[in-house]
Formats: sequence, structure tokens, C-alpha cells
Amino acid sequence: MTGMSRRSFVAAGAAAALAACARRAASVEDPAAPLGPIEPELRLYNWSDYIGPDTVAGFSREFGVRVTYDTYESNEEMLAKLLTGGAAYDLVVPSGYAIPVLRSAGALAPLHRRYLTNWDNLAPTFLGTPADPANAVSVPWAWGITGIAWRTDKLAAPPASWETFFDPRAAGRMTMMDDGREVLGAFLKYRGRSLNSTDQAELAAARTDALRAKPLLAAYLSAPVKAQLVAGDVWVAQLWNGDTAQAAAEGAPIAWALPKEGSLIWLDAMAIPADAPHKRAAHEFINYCLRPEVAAGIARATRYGSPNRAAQRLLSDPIPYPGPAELARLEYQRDLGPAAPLWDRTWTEVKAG
Ligand code: SPD
Repeated sequence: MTGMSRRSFVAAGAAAALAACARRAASVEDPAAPLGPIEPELRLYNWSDYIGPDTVAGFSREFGVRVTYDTYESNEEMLAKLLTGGAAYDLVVPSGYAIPVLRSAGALAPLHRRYLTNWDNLAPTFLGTPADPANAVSVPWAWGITGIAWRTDKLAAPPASWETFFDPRAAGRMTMMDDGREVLGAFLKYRGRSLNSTDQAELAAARTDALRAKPLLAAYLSAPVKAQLVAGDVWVAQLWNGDTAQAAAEGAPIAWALPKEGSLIWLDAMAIPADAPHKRAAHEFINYCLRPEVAAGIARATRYGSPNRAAQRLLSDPIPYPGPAELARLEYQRDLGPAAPLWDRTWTEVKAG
């Protein structure tokens, strides 16, 4: 079962009872009320390669909290785990579109702002987004863009278009992400469509394009492709800008290109599950990550854009938020709502095809 079809399965009802419990828990929680004392334990669930080398250890040392740190490779993997219940995580880092998905299932707890004393370090650009207009449940973590990572020693020129994935000269040396929203989204952009399209014909065209590219791909692989790029086994990979920069930092001739047809920009944010067992520790961790020096450490290691303006000032080469010309080519993902099963089916057909 793919990540997306797992989500459909969840949405179809198996988790309904658990979601209802979480909804009840979230709705009775008063965000103005104090939480208890900090708990001695914290369970974090984040994207891979998305934190500073000392972030967790520094928090653990200072607050005397034992931290468990697990990682995921896609929103769908995280959603499946959270929405089936019993994951017992205290903090997750969903992308914007996944916040309403979690919230409407009653799976997120309200933020208790009294513990987030470093809130004002955040840049206003990243606050009050459509995903969470009042920032009632989420705190910006990092932003980035999906594009094409490429080996400058293997390709004569930068990949200018998503059409690159149809190029037989790189057959077997290319990968796309193991993520239906990313792959179908890229081919929707290739055809000049929205990466949030819910139009059947547009999605069918994206499926046709994905199936045309598939025989030329070595694999569907997300962040773990970095090792293969560094080794030179993969020459072209659909990949996020920061992960590409992490790979290039290993010393391999790797660059990143934004396809001319446009692509995905995202803002990932910290959020506390409704059934989190250690909510006070989760708030303290969020507040710790909002410190300028901690946020700068995260940005330096991950090479993603920081939504923390106080941290930006500490960085020697801060990643600037895209200007109007770039933004015109970029799109944030939205919750697909009732069209989610159509996307699930389409991606399942691509994976099985
Ligand atoms: N290695 C961390 C990558 C984080 C990517 N998050 C957003 C992905 C949007 N599909």
C-alpha cells in the first residue's frame, strides 16, 4: 500500500474512532490554561536530515529531558502514522497542506502561547498562512523548494525543464521522489497546470507523463537519494533545494535547478499531536528552537530557509525568500479535500504501472 493509499484507507474510516477521541481531547483543551511541569521525556517525529547536529542534544542537556527522535520521508508517511493513532509523538513537522488534514481529523493540539516566549523572532511573512491563519496549532520550522538536483560532471547543461525526466541519455541514472504529490505535481506543472489540480483530465495527463518517465528512472527515492548523487550513480534527481545543498557540501559536483515551468514551495511547521503525552516538553522544545542561535544552527546544517528573522541575522549566507519573479513560478500545496482519493488512485496506478 502506498503512502497516499494508506491515507485514503485511514480517511475511509478505520481511524475514525481514534480521530474522534483526539478531536474530543483537542476541543476540551484550553490554550490559555497552564500545562503541568515539564515532563522528563519527549518524542519527536521529523523529516530526515532536517535538524542541527546539536539541536536535540543541547535541549536534552539543558532541560534534562530524554528525547526520542524518529524520521519520515514524506507527509503521507507521517499522516498515516499519526492518523492511525497510537504513535504517541509529542511533535511533528508537517508541510502546510498537511496541517488542515491533521486539524480536521482533530489530531492537533492547540498551542499554549504563554510558553512560546521567543515567538517574536519569527518573520511575519511566515505567520498567518492559509494553512493555519491564526497560528493556533503550528510554528514555522523551515521553507524550501522542489527542483532538480544534477551532477555537473555528467550533464552538459542544467536541466531547464521537467522534460528532463523523458531524456533517454540519462536512462537509469534518474530518480523522482517517492511521493505522489511531488511526482504528479511536477508533471502537472510541466503541462502548465496547478500542482493542486483536482481535474480528472489533468491528473490523467500527469499519470501518462509519469508512466512515460518511469522506465527511465532508477527508482522513486526521496532524501536518501543524496548518497547516490554523491557517489555519482544518480545524475538527475527530483529533490529539494536544501537536501541538494547538503549533498553538494560533501564535495561532489552537484547543483540544483528550478524548472522553467515552475514548482513547489513549502513551509513546514512544528505541531503538537492532540494525544501527545508530553505537551509541556513539546512547548519547551519549540521555544528552544525559536532561539536565534538554535534556529541558525538548524538552518546551517539543513541548508533550508529559516523563518526565524533573528536567526537569519546570524547566518553568513542566509537563504533569501524568493522575490516576485520566482514566486510567480512557485506554488504552495493545498489540502486536496474530496479529491484526495483520485490522487491516491492515480499515484497507485503510476507505482503499479
Ligand atoms: N530533508 C527534509 C525535507 C523536507 C521537505 N519538506 C517538504 C516537502 C513537501 N513535499
